[in-house]
Amino acid sequence: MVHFAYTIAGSEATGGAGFQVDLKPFQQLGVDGSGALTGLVSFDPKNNWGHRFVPVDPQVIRDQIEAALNSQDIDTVKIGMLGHPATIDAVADGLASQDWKNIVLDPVLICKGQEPGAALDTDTALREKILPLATVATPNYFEACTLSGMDKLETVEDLTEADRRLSEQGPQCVVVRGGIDFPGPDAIDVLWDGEKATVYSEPKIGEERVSGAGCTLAAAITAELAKGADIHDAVKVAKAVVTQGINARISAHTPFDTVWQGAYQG
Ligand code: PXL
Repeated sequence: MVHFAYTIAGSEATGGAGFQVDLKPFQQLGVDGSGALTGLVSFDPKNNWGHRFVPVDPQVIRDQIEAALNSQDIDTVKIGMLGHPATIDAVADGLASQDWKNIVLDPVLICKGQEPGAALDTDTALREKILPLATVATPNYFEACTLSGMDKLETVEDLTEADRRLSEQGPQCVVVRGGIDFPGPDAIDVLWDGEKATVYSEPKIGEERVSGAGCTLAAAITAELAKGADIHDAVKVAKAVVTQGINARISAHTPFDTVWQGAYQG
């Protein structure tokens, strides 16, 4: 039986993040997939690759979700960039239209180029309307600080505390990704499963950010959960997909290299 996973995410036109990334770990891990587009990001090469962002009409988001959820039985979804309060309402309604086994939220907060006021509205709407519905959240360092109210994360205990604070806002499982911003030689992710913390650590590969790492981690967790994996095994596989993908990263004319999802060998 082929399992199916769904993504609700933005398009990133260079292919380094978002929807274009999400479907690749799905396929790589043997899961079929589809998704709804929430907005279109087209970096501007004439302006230091700044964000240009156009939200998709909320009714069109509702239509996409309706089409997909009626086309087959889907119980596992990943949520990426939402980008606008009206988008969040449409996605919250789509989520409420059926039961889910797994709602994996990558709580993408700001998109450069947005009005700070609009971004604040978006953060609040995400916190109030989507975070409580999520079963798993995968914030990066910045998102974990913002959503937990912590200034900085310097130890594994800090990562665990941020996990717990986010878990109190809805998702039973939280994976805070320390990434490049976390001090020290290792890229550390800490999973909180509602009862205990599990640490996933690999040596950092270089000191530069790699585009698509967060999307890849969340999408790979989603794919494994869609197949019925336990969250601990799902995070372990996802961490391997990201680590191998960063090792084999693809360079581009954009400021950051991108993860190569095709590198994963199991
Ligand atoms: O990596 C966060 C992210 C997610 N989704 C889209 C993006 C970005 C970052 O640029 O453009 C569509």
